[in-house]
Amino acid sequence: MQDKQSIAKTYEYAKQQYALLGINTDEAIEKLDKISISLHCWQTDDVGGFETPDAELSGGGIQVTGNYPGKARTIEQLKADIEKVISLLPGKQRLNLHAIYGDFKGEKVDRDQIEVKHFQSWIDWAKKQGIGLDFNPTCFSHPYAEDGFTLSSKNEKYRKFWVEHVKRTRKIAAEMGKQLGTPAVNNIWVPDGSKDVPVDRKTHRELLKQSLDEIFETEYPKEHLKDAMESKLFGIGSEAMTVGSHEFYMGYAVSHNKLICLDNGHFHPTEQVGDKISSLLLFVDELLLHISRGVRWDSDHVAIYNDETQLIAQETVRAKALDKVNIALDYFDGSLNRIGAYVVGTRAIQLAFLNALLEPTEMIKKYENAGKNFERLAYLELMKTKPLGTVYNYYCSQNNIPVGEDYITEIQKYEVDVTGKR
Ligand code: RNT
Ligand code: ZN
Repeated sequence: MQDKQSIAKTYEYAKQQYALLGINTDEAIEKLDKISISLHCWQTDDVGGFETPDAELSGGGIQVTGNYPGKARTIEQLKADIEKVISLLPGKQRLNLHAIYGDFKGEKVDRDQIEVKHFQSWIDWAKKQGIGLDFNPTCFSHPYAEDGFTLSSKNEKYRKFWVEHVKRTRKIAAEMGKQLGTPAVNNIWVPDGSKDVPVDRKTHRELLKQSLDEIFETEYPKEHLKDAMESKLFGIGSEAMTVGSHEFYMGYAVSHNKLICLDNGHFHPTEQVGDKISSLLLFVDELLLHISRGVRWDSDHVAIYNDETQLIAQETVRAKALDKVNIALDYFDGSLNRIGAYVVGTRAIQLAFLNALLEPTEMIKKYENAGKNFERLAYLELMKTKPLGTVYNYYCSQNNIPVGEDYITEIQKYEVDVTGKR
């Protein structure tokens, strides 16, 4: 257990180190505190949801591996887990729900039948927690998605079914935003694609466009709802073509001013999501980030503090776009303590943003503008060994949140008392 006093003392030293570079650490902490990260509910239960008691993820080109004990099996367990996660994080986060996580009370409610009432208890809970909600249609784990196509299906019955589903998610999300006083981001991701080389990509893309046009016929106030759409390069079983490619959604979002969702597990391995931010924000008002970690075939390992997340945070801060970039997590790993997966991932992203906020960007920019590339490189390297962790620890300590290793003990305790008993 680290005591408050010694944390504050080491912070004073760190503060001086950054002050030498013209950086005010107190201000950086203040800015960090305003950043909300949307916690994806689906890490608690391996993307199962609550449509049936033992629902499991199927299809969609996504997969969870591992069966570490303790996954959430009921809404109550999920809520308790998220409350635990929130208690281990400084700042205010949000919760990101998928449509399959409704409070269906044992009733069979198909996706084209979901209503606000199935999410009212979530809204009430969020209000109590003082947090915002975000939302997602679930266009997988369903018989009508089994052939690999949903909103772009050539089967009109299926396509209409999914259009109705997504329309309803927008209505529900808008109500969440209205009741909670903070707009809900509703993110459309469909798995549609083909394992082997298709000859008719065009019709599927026309159908996806038509479906989106139908979905967006109803308008909702911006203060209640933000519509986002997420592309993907490929999924498991859709290796040859995904209908909703980056070009597709970029075109659609730019021409309709929708949010583009960038999932950093959804691009070529050397392509950087951080690099896309300053370009896309010239053409759309806002972005949504799905922060993840791609590892070989998988796009959904737990996010960590690595080059990718650092660049994403740096480019957001350098572009002065913190109010235009909605930050969400998206990964699912069943091989480790799931509460731990959230806290590791969220703290990593907070660290990445704190690191960006502590960068003497204006000073380095001067060197860059003068063609002094050695100085730019040297400063960027030097920043890597500045006492970032000390500033973060102080931020946790000030918020009475477990500092450093102490959060590990807390999670181990919760495992003994709660998740381990499930
Ligand atoms: C899948 C997308 C999508 C999902 C969630 C569960 O590749 O990243 O965002 O992970 O909808
Ligand atoms: Zn995603």
